Amino acid sequence: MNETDKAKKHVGEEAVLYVKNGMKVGLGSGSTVYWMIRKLGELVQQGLRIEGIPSSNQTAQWAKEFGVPLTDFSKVDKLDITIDGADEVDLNLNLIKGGGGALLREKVIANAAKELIIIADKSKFVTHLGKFPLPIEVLPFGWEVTAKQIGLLGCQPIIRKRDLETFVSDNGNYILDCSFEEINDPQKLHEQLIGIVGVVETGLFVDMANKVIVSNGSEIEVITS
Ligand code: ABF
Repeated sequence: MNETDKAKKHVGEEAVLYVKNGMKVGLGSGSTVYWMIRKLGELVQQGLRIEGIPSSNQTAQWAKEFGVPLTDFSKVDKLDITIDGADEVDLNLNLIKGGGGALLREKVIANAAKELIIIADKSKFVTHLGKFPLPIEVLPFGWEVTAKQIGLLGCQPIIRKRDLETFVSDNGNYILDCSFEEINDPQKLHEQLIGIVGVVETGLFVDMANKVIVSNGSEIEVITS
Protein backbone atom coordinates (compact mmCIF):
# COMPACT_ATOMS: atom_id res chain seq x y z
CA MET A 1 0.00 0.00 0.00
CA ASN A 2 1.46 3.41 -0.97
CA GLU A 3 1.50 6.46 1.34
CA THR A 4 -1.68 7.94 -0.15
CA ASP A 5 -3.61 4.71 0.28
CA LYS A 6 -2.30 4.40 3.84
CA ALA A 7 -3.53 7.92 4.53
CA LYS A 8 -6.96 7.14 3.05
CA LYS A 9 -7.27 4.05 5.26
CA HIS A 10 -6.05 6.01 8.27
CA VAL A 11 -8.63 8.83 8.00
CA GLY A 12 -11.39 6.44 6.94
CA GLU A 13 -10.93 4.34 10.05
CA GLU A 14 -10.48 7.39 12.29
CA ALA A 15 -13.77 8.92 11.14
CA VAL A 16 -15.90 6.17 12.69
CA LEU A 17 -14.93 7.50 16.14
CA TYR A 18 -17.49 10.24 15.48
CA VAL A 19 -20.31 7.76 14.87
CA LYS A 20 -22.35 7.04 17.99
CA ASN A 21 -25.13 4.60 18.83
CA GLY A 22 -28.49 5.44 17.30
CA MET A 23 -27.10 7.82 14.69
CA LYS A 24 -28.38 8.20 11.15
CA VAL A 25 -25.27 8.47 9.02
CA GLY A 26 -24.77 9.88 5.52
CA LEU A 27 -22.33 7.64 3.70
CA GLY A 28 -20.23 9.42 1.08
CA SER A 29 -18.48 7.83 -1.88
CA GLY A 30 -14.97 7.08 -3.05
CA SER A 31 -11.93 5.07 -2.08
CA THR A 32 -11.39 6.89 1.25
CA VAL A 33 -15.01 6.30 2.27
CA TYR A 34 -14.52 2.61 1.45
CA TRP A 35 -12.28 2.27 4.53
CA MET A 36 -14.79 4.09 6.69
CA ILE A 37 -17.63 1.77 5.65
CA ARG A 38 -15.47 -1.30 6.20
CA LYS A 39 -14.63 -0.16 9.73
CA LEU A 40 -18.24 0.79 10.40
CA GLY A 41 -19.23 -2.76 9.41
CA GLU A 42 -16.85 -4.12 12.06
CA LEU A 43 -18.40 -1.87 14.71
CA VAL A 44 -21.91 -2.92 13.69
CA GLN A 45 -20.81 -6.56 14.15
CA GLN A 46 -19.73 -5.58 17.66
CA GLY A 47 -23.13 -4.08 18.47
CA LEU A 48 -23.13 -0.48 17.19
CA ARG A 49 -26.67 0.43 16.15
CA ILE A 50 -26.76 2.89 13.27
CA GLU A 51 -28.43 3.32 9.91
CA GLY A 52 -26.80 4.82 6.85
CA ILE A 53 -28.01 6.57 3.72
CA PRO A 54 -25.62 5.92 0.82
CA SER A 55 -24.66 8.55 -1.75
CA SER A 56 -24.04 6.11 -4.59
CA ASN A 57 -24.89 2.64 -5.79
CA GLN A 58 -21.26 1.66 -5.16
CA THR A 59 -21.49 2.84 -1.54
CA ALA A 60 -24.78 0.95 -1.07
CA GLN A 61 -23.05 -2.16 -2.36
CA TRP A 62 -20.13 -1.75 0.08
CA ALA A 63 -22.55 -1.14 2.95
CA LYS A 64 -24.35 -4.38 2.15
CA GLU A 65 -21.06 -6.24 1.80
CA PHE A 66 -19.83 -5.03 5.22
CA GLY A 67 -23.19 -5.33 6.99
CA VAL A 68 -23.97 -1.63 7.53
CA PRO A 69 -27.79 -1.27 7.74
CA LEU A 70 -29.29 1.20 5.28
CA THR A 71 -32.34 3.42 5.31
CA ASP A 72 -33.67 6.23 3.10
CA PHE A 73 -35.16 9.71 3.19
CA SER A 74 -38.74 8.38 3.30
CA LYS A 75 -37.98 7.38 6.90
CA VAL A 76 -35.38 9.96 7.96
CA ASP A 77 -35.67 13.77 7.97
CA LYS A 78 -32.25 14.66 9.30
CA LEU A 79 -28.91 12.87 9.38
CA ASP A 80 -26.80 13.18 12.52
CA ILE A 81 -23.56 13.10 10.58
CA THR A 82 -22.31 12.68 7.03
CA ILE A 83 -18.82 11.40 6.33
CA ASP A 84 -17.44 11.85 2.84
CA GLY A 85 -14.24 12.31 0.85
CA ALA A 86 -13.19 15.20 -1.39
CA ASP A 87 -11.05 15.92 -4.43
CA GLU A 88 -9.78 19.29 -3.16
CA VAL A 89 -10.01 21.10 0.18
CA ASP A 90 -9.04 24.78 0.49
CA LEU A 91 -7.93 26.81 3.51
CA ASN A 92 -11.55 27.73 4.36
CA LEU A 93 -12.61 24.05 4.09
CA ASN A 94 -14.44 24.68 0.84
CA LEU A 95 -14.39 21.63 -1.38
CA ILE A 96 -14.36 20.31 -4.89
CA LYS A 97 -16.15 16.98 -5.04
CA GLY A 98 -17.53 14.74 -7.74
CA GLY A 99 -14.43 13.10 -9.18
CA GLY A 100 -16.27 9.83 -8.61
CA GLY A 101 -19.44 11.17 -10.23
CA ALA A 102 -21.65 11.08 -7.11
CA LEU A 103 -21.68 14.81 -6.32
CA LEU A 104 -25.45 15.33 -6.47
CA ARG A 105 -26.37 12.72 -3.88
CA GLU A 106 -23.27 13.67 -1.88
CA LYS A 107 -24.60 17.20 -1.69
CA VAL A 108 -28.04 15.97 -0.64
CA ILE A 109 -26.62 13.94 2.26
CA ALA A 110 -24.24 16.76 3.21
CA ASN A 111 -27.09 19.25 3.24
CA ALA A 112 -29.33 16.94 5.29
CA ALA A 113 -26.68 16.41 7.99
CA LYS A 114 -26.17 18.25 11.26
CA GLU A 115 -22.44 17.73 10.78
CA LEU A 116 -20.36 17.13 7.65
CA ILE A 117 -17.02 15.45 8.23
CA ILE A 118 -14.61 15.24 5.32
CA ILE A 119 -11.87 12.63 5.25
CA ALA A 120 -8.87 13.35 3.07
CA ASP A 121 -5.26 12.44 2.53
CA LYS A 122 -2.87 15.37 2.69
CA SER A 123 -2.57 15.65 -1.12
CA LYS A 124 -6.14 16.99 -1.33
CA PHE A 125 -5.19 20.28 0.39
CA VAL A 126 -4.78 23.34 -1.86
CA THR A 127 -4.51 27.10 -1.40
CA HIS A 128 -7.10 27.77 -4.11
CA LEU A 129 -9.66 25.35 -5.52
CA GLY A 130 -9.61 24.71 -9.24
CA LYS A 131 -6.59 22.68 -10.28
CA PHE A 132 -8.81 19.61 -10.08
CA PRO A 133 -11.35 20.01 -12.90
CA LEU A 134 -14.68 20.97 -11.35
CA PRO A 135 -17.31 18.27 -11.95
CA ILE A 136 -20.71 19.67 -12.93
CA GLU A 137 -23.74 17.39 -13.25
CA VAL A 138 -25.94 18.38 -16.20
CA LEU A 139 -29.14 17.22 -17.80
CA PRO A 140 -28.38 15.00 -20.83
CA PHE A 141 -30.95 16.92 -22.92
CA GLY A 142 -29.17 19.85 -24.52
CA TRP A 143 -25.91 19.22 -22.65
CA GLU A 144 -23.98 20.70 -25.58
CA VAL A 145 -25.65 24.10 -25.17
CA THR A 146 -25.31 23.91 -21.37
CA ALA A 147 -21.58 23.22 -21.83
CA LYS A 148 -21.21 26.29 -24.09
CA GLN A 149 -22.79 28.52 -21.46
CA ILE A 150 -20.57 27.06 -18.74
CA GLY A 151 -17.57 27.69 -21.00
CA LEU A 152 -18.36 31.42 -21.04
CA LEU A 153 -17.47 31.49 -17.33
CA GLY A 154 -13.84 30.67 -18.13
CA CYS A 155 -13.29 26.97 -18.73
CA GLN A 156 -13.47 24.37 -21.46
CA PRO A 157 -15.96 21.76 -20.28
CA ILE A 158 -15.12 18.16 -21.14
CA ILE A 159 -17.87 15.59 -21.18
CA ARG A 160 -16.89 12.71 -18.90
CA LYS A 161 -16.38 9.35 -20.59
CA ARG A 162 -15.96 5.88 -19.19
CA ASP A 163 -14.70 3.11 -21.47
CA LEU A 164 -15.24 5.45 -24.46
CA GLU A 165 -18.94 5.81 -23.58
CA THR A 166 -20.47 8.95 -22.05
CA PHE A 167 -20.47 8.51 -18.27
CA VAL A 168 -23.98 8.45 -16.80
CA SER A 169 -24.43 9.31 -13.12
CA ASP A 170 -26.60 7.28 -10.73
CA ASN A 171 -29.24 9.94 -11.42
CA GLY A 172 -29.15 9.41 -15.18
CA ASN A 173 -27.29 12.67 -15.86
CA TYR A 174 -23.97 13.58 -17.52
CA ILE A 175 -20.90 15.11 -15.89
CA LEU A 176 -18.87 17.95 -17.39
CA ASP A 177 -15.32 18.29 -16.04
CA CYS A 178 -14.42 21.96 -16.07
CA SER A 179 -10.87 23.22 -15.55
CA PHE A 180 -11.00 26.70 -14.05
CA GLU A 181 -7.35 26.49 -12.88
CA GLU A 182 -7.91 28.91 -9.97
CA ILE A 183 -11.28 29.59 -8.38
CA ASN A 184 -11.05 32.79 -6.35
CA ASP A 185 -14.67 33.04 -5.28
CA PRO A 186 -16.18 29.54 -5.03
CA GLN A 187 -19.58 30.78 -3.81
CA LYS A 188 -19.93 33.24 -6.69
CA LEU A 189 -18.90 30.63 -9.26
CA HIS A 190 -21.34 28.11 -7.80
CA GLU A 191 -24.17 30.66 -8.03
CA GLN A 192 -23.29 31.54 -11.63
CA LEU A 193 -23.19 27.88 -12.62
CA ILE A 194 -26.36 26.81 -10.82
CA GLY A 195 -28.16 29.69 -12.57
CA ILE A 196 -27.56 28.07 -15.97
CA VAL A 197 -30.54 26.06 -17.18
CA GLY A 198 -29.47 22.44 -17.60
CA VAL A 199 -27.01 22.50 -14.70
CA VAL A 200 -28.30 20.09 -12.09
CA GLU A 201 -25.58 20.59 -9.44
CA THR A 202 -21.96 21.63 -9.10
CA GLY A 203 -19.14 19.92 -7.26
CA LEU A 204 -18.42 23.10 -5.27
CA PHE A 205 -19.25 22.52 -1.61
CA VAL A 206 -18.94 25.98 -0.09
CA ASP A 207 -19.15 26.51 3.64
CA MET A 208 -20.55 23.03 4.20
CA ALA A 209 -17.75 21.05 5.89
CA ASN A 210 -17.64 21.25 9.70
CA LYS A 211 -14.49 19.19 10.11
CA VAL A 212 -11.78 17.78 7.91
CA ILE A 213 -9.82 14.78 9.12
CA VAL A 214 -6.51 14.68 7.30
CA SER A 215 -3.61 12.24 7.36
CA ASN A 216 -0.21 12.01 5.73
CA GLY A 217 -0.17 8.26 6.34
CA SER A 218 1.13 8.37 9.89
CA GLU A 219 -0.30 11.43 11.67
CA ILE A 220 -3.89 12.56 11.93
CA GLU A 221 -4.96 16.18 12.11
CA VAL A 222 -8.53 17.37 12.64
CA ILE A 223 -9.32 20.82 11.24
CA THR A 224 -12.57 22.42 12.40
CA SER A 225 -14.30 25.25 10.54
C1 ABF B 1 -16.08 11.34 -3.24
O1 ABF B 1 -15.02 10.55 -3.65
C2 ABF B 1 -16.06 12.45 -4.14
O2 ABF B 1 -16.73 13.60 -3.96
C3 ABF B 1 -14.69 12.63 -4.57
O3 ABF B 1 -14.83 12.79 -5.93
C4 ABF B 1 -14.06 11.35 -4.26
C5 ABF B 1 -12.83 11.36 -3.42
O4 ABF B 1 -12.15 10.30 -3.86
P1 ABF B 1 -11.20 9.34 -3.11
O5 ABF B 1 -11.63 9.21 -1.70
O6 ABF B 1 -11.34 8.09 -3.90
O7 ABF B 1 -9.83 9.97 -3.28
O8 ABF B 1 -15.98 11.66 -1.92
